[in-house]
Amino acid sequence: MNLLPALLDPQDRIALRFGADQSTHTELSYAQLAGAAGALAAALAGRQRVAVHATPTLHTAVGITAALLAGVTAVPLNPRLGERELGHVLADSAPELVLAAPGVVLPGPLAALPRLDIDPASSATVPTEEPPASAPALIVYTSGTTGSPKGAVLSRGAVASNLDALADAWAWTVDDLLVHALPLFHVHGLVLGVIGPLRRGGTLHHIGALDARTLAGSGASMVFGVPTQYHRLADQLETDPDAAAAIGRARLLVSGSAALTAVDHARLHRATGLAVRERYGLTETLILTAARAEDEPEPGTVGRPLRGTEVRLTPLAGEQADGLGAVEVRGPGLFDGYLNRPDATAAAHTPDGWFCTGDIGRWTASGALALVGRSATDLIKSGGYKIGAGEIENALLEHAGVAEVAVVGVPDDDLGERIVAFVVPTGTAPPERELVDHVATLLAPHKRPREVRFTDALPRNDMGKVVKARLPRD
Ligand code: MCA
Ligand code: AMP
Repeated sequence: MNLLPALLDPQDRIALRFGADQSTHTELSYAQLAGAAGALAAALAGRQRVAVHATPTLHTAVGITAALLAGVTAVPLNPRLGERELGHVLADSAPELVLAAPGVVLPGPLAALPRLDIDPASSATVPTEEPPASAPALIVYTSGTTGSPKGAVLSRGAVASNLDALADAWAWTVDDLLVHALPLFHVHGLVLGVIGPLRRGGTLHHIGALDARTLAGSGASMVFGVPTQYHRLADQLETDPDAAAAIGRARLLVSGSAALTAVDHARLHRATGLAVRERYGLTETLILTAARAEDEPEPGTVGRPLRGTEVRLTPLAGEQADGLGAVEVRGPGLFDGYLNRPDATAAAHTPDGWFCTGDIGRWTASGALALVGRSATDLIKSGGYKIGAGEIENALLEHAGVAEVAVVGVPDDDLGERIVAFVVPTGTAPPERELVDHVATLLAPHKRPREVRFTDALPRNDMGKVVKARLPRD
């Protein structure tokens, strides 16, 4: 199996373009990308696993491409990880070296690793031997309800088959210009957003932020984004009909990572004339369902299962609720397991081998999946990032001013959910900013509580367990 066939006989077509401004953006043709990634792949030969300091830049795309060519497993790292998370991820994944853009100052534990600079201007031939489809391509870290993030091991075969199934759903071809502004250390921005267009031989333009004017000027045929980005885009388009008309010339606007509200669907449709397609997946499963290009999307649904993917709904224990069930899946896009965590891998599967997504859904009459909630209240989706409440609670409990804490996601028009921490202080309440900054030191900035509410006691049941459902969610 060849993961990136367009690099074997590279053409002068643009593969990668980064930057919002036409006068300063950087780009590489397929021939140039093959040269740069080929040179770095040669330097990586014989290695097992490398970390990639995954800034939203051309360098990251070249570094990941090189690792894929070399058959070395890449661990993309959020460049803003806090010290606790970074320490955990490096200890868990044990990369032999780190790939980074020249001149970038790396945080302590990363700086301690041997480093290879990514040089997009270098040139060498692409290695022709490829590892088998079963070889791991990426380890992507994702939060659970408790404990530290887990590394999902994704094989080359899973990535390739999932991208091909998406190409089938969206008629995604070499002619597509994909535009997005997603981070490059998650499945959405990296697998779909970088490896996706490269596998098709098409073009990626990463514009840094999903700004209406920049997007309008990009000539995008496809746009990927999280609901928070589309929500902010809708705000801009309501006062910018020219940009809205230009964006309306795209073939597909695709939203994922969290639910797009019916209100934002309608606003974007009104402004651009396009109906946004939603697709649904997880880091562990890649994409499972998608609204297809040829179908009229039903807002409130995430489309039908991708070709080759099986999705079943298992009735919820003790409930007779009209067709609702736990979403369980099987298929070629699934991960191999959590790195070093056979216990967690086993716990995430049913005895008959289906992966439990933790989402709750129902089928609509047309065969699309509608997601109605999640089984774990301790998972928060904010801005499209999955955040475990337990991880933030543990960080806050390390602050001397915090006696007890419960972290929840509160509905938010912009972020979907925003993180709120209910804190019982040990004595006089510490300043809110101090607690927020404390979390940001240990964890990534998107895990900071947006708000801290001090309280005398947390609601508890007879067993003494905190009942989060009784905390105010307004
Ligand atoms: C946050 N900030 C704060 C606080 N909280 N500052 C002070 N006090 C606080 N309490 C900071 C943030 O760190 C940020 O800092 C700034 O405030 C603005 O916050 P926010 O608006 O959230 O950040 P943003 O930079 O505007 O980002 C919004 C975003 C982002 C672009 C939508 O959330 C994002 O990139 N989301 C994408 C998530 C994603 O890719 N998920 C995929 C995983 P500063 O300004 O310094 O940055 S899911 C997946 O892969 C599956 C397979 C799937 O289905 O796709
Ligand atoms: P992550 O583990 O960060 O990859 O996030 C996966 C979770 O994101 C899923 O379990 C869903 O809860 C959520 N998700 C992804 N896409 C969608 C969507 N289109 N609509 C609603 N939720 C989504």
